[in-house]
Amino acid sequence: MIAESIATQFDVPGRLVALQPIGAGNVNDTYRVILRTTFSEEQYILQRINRKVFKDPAAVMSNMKVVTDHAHRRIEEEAGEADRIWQLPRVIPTKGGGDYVVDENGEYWRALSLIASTTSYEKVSVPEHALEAGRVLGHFQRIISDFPIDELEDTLPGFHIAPAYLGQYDEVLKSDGAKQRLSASSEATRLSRFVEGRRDFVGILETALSAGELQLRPIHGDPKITNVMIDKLTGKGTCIVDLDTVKPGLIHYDFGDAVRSGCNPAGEETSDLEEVFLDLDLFEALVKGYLAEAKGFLTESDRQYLFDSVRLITLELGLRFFADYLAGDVYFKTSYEGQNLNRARVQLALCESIEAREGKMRAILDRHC
Ligand code: GN1
Ligand code: MG
Repeated sequence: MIAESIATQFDVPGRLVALQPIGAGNVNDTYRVILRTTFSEEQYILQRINRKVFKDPAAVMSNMKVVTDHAHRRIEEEAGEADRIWQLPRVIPTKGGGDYVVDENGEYWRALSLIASTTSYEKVSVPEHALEAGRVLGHFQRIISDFPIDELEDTLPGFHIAPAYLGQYDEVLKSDGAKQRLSASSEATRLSRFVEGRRDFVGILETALSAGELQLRPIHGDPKITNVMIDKLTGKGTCIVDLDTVKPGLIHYDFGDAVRSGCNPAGEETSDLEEVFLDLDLFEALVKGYLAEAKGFLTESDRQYLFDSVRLITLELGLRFFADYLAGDVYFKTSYEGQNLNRARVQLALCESIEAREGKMRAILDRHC
C-alpha cells in the first residue's frame, strides 16, 4: 500500500505499527499513523491532499506553514494569560527536510502533529459545546488577524464566493445528466425551486465587499464542528484543525460555517429532515464564545452582516451539495447513492429554519455584540 511507504518518510522516530484511516472529511484522505520505538509510541496524522480540489498542493502547504508558524508564536506569547493550553498542529518535516512527499502518482502527502487527548464530534447537542466551537473559531481568527494577507496564496479560487457557486450550478444544469437527475426526483425539483427563490440574496457578502463595507482578512475557511478539537480532560476547545483553506476571505464565511454546523443538532448527514433546525440556545452560546475572542477586531459593518452570513453559508453549502449531486458526485466524497442530494436537503432545510428565526437571531446578536 502506498500510504505505508509514505508514512515512514517523515521525521518521526520508530517503526510503523499501524495506519488507521480516519473517516472524517469530505475532501482529503486522512490516517492516524502509529510508530513505536524501544521506549515509547509516536502518533501523527498523515493526509493525502485531494488534487481534484486543491490544484496547487504546494501552495496549500506554504500557507499552512507560514500561518501555523505565526499562530504558534502568538499562542506562546499569550500563554501566561490564557485560561487553557491552546494548541495547533504543526507541519512535520520529511526526513529530507521538506514539507510534503510526492508519490509516484504525483499525489501530495503531508504529516501533521496529532493533538493528543482531544476529540471532535459530528454534532452539537449542548450549549457548552457550541460555546467552545465559537470560542475556538474566534481565537484562531484573532491570533491570525495580524497576519498580512498578501503573504497568503489563494489555494482555492472561488471558495465561498456564493455567486460563483450559483454560476457553476447554472452550468451544471445545462448538462443532460443533470436534467435527468432533476426530473427524476421530486425532491431535486423542490430544491431547485428553493434555490430559485433566493437568487437575489446570493450576492449579499460579495456586494458588501466590493462596496468597501467588508474587508478581506486571513480566515480558516472550514471551521465546521468536526474540525473543532475538544480537550477530553477539561472539556474545553483547545484547537482547530484542517487548515487547507486558510486564505484571504471574509471572516463571515467562517462565522456562518461555524453556526450552520454547530447549531443544527441533527448534523449534516441525517436523513430525517424533521430533526433539522437552527437551535437558538446553541446559537446564543456559540455567539457568546465567538465574541469573547472576536469583539476586539469586528467592525460595526462586520456585525451588521453576521446574521446574513449564517443564512448565506448554509444556502451556499446546500447549493454546492446539490450541484455536485446533479453533476454526478465529482467533488464531495460519497459512500452511498444520493448522499449529496440528501446533504443538500439538510442544508436547505436548515436555511429555511434560519430564515424563520431571523428576528430572534438578530436580537441575540444585538444583545451580545
Ligand atoms: C468539505 O473536507 P471537509 O469535510 O473538512 C468542504 C467544506 C464543506 C464541508 C461540508 C475544501 O470540508 O467547504 O463545508 O466539506 N471543504 C472544501 O461538510 O470544499
Ligand atoms: Mg476541510
